Amino acid sequence: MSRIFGGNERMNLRPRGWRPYHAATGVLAIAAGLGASELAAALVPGARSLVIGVGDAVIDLVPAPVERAAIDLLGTADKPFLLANILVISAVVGAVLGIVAARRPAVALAGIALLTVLGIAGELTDPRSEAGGVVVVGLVYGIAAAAALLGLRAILVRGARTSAESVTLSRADGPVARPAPEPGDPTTVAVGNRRSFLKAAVVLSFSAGLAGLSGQFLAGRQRVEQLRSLVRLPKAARAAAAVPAGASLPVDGVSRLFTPNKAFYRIDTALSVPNVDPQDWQLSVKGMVKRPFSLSYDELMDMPQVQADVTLACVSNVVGGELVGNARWQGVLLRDLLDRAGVRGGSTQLIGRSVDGFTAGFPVSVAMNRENAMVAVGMNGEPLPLAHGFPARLVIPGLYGYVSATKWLSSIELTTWEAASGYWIPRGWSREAPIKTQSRIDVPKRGVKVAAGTRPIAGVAWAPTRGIEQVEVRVDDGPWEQAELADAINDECWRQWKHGWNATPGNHTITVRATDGDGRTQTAKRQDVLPNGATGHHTVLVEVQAA
Ligand SMILES: Nc1nc2c(c(=O)[nH]1)N[C@H]1C(S)=C(S)[C@@H](COP(=O)(O)O)O[C@H]1N2
Ligand SMILES: [Mo]
Repeated sequence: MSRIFGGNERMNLRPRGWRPYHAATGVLAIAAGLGASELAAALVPGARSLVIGVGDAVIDLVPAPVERAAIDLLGTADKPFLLANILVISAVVGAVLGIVAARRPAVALAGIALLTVLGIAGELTDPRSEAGGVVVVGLVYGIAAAAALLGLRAILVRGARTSAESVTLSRADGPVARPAPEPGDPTTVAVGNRRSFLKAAVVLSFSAGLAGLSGQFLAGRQRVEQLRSLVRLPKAARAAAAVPAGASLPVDGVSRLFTPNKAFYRIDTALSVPNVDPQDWQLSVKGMVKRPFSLSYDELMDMPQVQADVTLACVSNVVGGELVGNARWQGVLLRDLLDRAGVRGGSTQLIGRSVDGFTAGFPVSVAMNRENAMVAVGMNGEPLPLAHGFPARLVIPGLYGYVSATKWLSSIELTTWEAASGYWIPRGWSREAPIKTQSRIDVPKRGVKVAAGTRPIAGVAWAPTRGIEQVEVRVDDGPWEQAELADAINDECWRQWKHGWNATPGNHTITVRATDGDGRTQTAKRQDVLPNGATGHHTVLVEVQAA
């Protein structure tokens, strides 16, 4: 017996420092409560972060001279300092509660309840919070903290029991150096259970941290969404030209002339859409310029704005694909910003950089001369949606997005082609990438069954900034027939087209091709999207059934 239990016995009987374990239990319990409550605060309407709420309450309670002294001493670091203090104090209180919980769990739970009540009370002093939400968040805090405390404590107590049992057993077999703890004494920790405890502690801190960070992230998102909802786009100094009534064809299923923001394709390298607070945001114009400068969001909004209807396309759009959309953009002409900065001779490339590090570069000549090249703040009458670059992005008619349309724009840098290249260039994509002429069949959809008779074929064609001059349709191996074009909005937008088709029973292949404003017709030659955009004709296979 002593052989079997020998090892354990020595370890169990050496007075293990149990206190740190119980203290850790309390700290982790408070962390669990805070993590869970931060997440709840972001999800529950009318609720706010307990930490922030308590911090605000403290600021309110602190006598004015003390507050002023703190601001003098700490400057803008006063708030982080206060928050750090709240966290440190929480940790200390947690440690004490954990130690108390070892022998008197009820007292510790009462302590957590008290903290919960204090948190709720602090939060309620804030006129921005609503009682219901605050109580829910408080309860989430209290319950998570209590559950974590009891759960971790149970592991420790189980440890104490095992160690006491093994001590009893080994004592029967030989001399014992020290008095064994009472069975179930919650103040000792056995080796095996120390491992389970550490495992649980790691899992718990990870979850609490994740919940807390997600809560913070979501709260940041909500804050930016809210600030965005408060933005009023200024009246444009130059409004978009009226859209001709004949620009929209009455054909079911054809792409809408203006792609609604919610349906607009989204392409970027951002794992999660950046939350850019327009109040902290700055746009700098720098590099090879005579007068570099920065603008706040308000300053940008105060500059004369224009509206323009422009079709944006992704280089990764396959023939017939959906990575293209048309919107009414509003913003400040790039030329106005560049004139103010004074572009120095020799600068050949403009690089737009995003807050997330993405970059895209295009010729300075395009930046200066292309009509409607702009820093956009509005999309289809709204402030840019977060996913589309709020608070500001570049929109350059006629260039694929990856070389031009930087979202969450933070700087415009004048440089040369030799000195810098945009994000996608070292990854095999062309340095310069004008949008290729493309046409797409929207109606009928691929693979659908169509009843024989006169059926519409319709879709969109685009060639920014050359415009669409002609669209032709071919059924099977028949002749190219001229489609009817809707009125053009301008040369930077896509254009709807339609064609009446006498559909006869059987399988048919419909093909489309467009000719741009320079008189060049789309090539039938298929080319992959890499390195500068797909070519080839869009075809749709349709099954026509006898009517
Ligand atoms: N910051 C940032 N901007 C970006 C990108 C990106 O990955 N990050 N992708 C570009 C590409 S490839 C395209 S096609 C357009 C797409 O814009 P949208 O998502 O508003 O349609 O954004 C461009 N701007
Ligand atoms: Mo793209």
